[in-house]
Amino acid sequence: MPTVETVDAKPFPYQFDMDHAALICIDMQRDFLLPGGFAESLGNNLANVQPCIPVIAKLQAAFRKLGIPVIHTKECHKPDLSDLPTAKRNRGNPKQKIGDKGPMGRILIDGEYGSDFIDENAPVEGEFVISKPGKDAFYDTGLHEYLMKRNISNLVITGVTTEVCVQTTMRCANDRGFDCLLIEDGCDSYFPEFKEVTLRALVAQGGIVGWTAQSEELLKVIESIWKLDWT
Ligand code: TIU
Repeated sequence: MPTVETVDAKPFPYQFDMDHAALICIDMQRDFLLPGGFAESLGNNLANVQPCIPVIAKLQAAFRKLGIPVIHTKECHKPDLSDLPTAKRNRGNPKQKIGDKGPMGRILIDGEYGSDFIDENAPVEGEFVISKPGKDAFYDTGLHEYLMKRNISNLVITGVTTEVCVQTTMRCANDRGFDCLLIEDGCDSYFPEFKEVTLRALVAQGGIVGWTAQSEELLKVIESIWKLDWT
């Protein structure tokens, strides 16, 4: 059975190597997606980031059935704020700062209800969960070592927000030699125009950062090979 399949993608077809792939779900946290969290404190429109939730849930189910690793990141800080730069805490002069008490617990603090994953996209037992202090999922985390140890070279990327943590992580993965496929309907931004231009920028110049594709293109490929039904 072939392990490398072609996915219809931009700027040209993506070679999906199932034996060396992982799905990465970036920051699907209550603080970014639900009222009372960090994003709302920055004045963002939460409705713009919610469409990707069911898409990510479908991809997670598919990858789990295939036994391909599903990795979750959450942007959060230690309760004593020792990993929170003052500049980040003060940036934008938000109504509520990181570490302050909000309706879902202390904002973006590891272990608090608000910084945890939304139910729809939560990890299942055994999946790798990364707490990261920055936008880049490689910075100050064990992500690179985890991927190297498992011989993973293909990263399928989803999450929020497209032009912040998703784009930053994809660029940093690309610099480390990973072939990255960003799922177009599996990521969102508070600003639809930023999402649109980010998707275009990542694949410009012959795929300078990687590839993008609709989730159905990837699911179609997986489905055709494995004849699995994950609805
Ligand atoms: N504010 C915003 O668009 N994003 C973040 O602060 N973090 C992530 O993108 N996860």
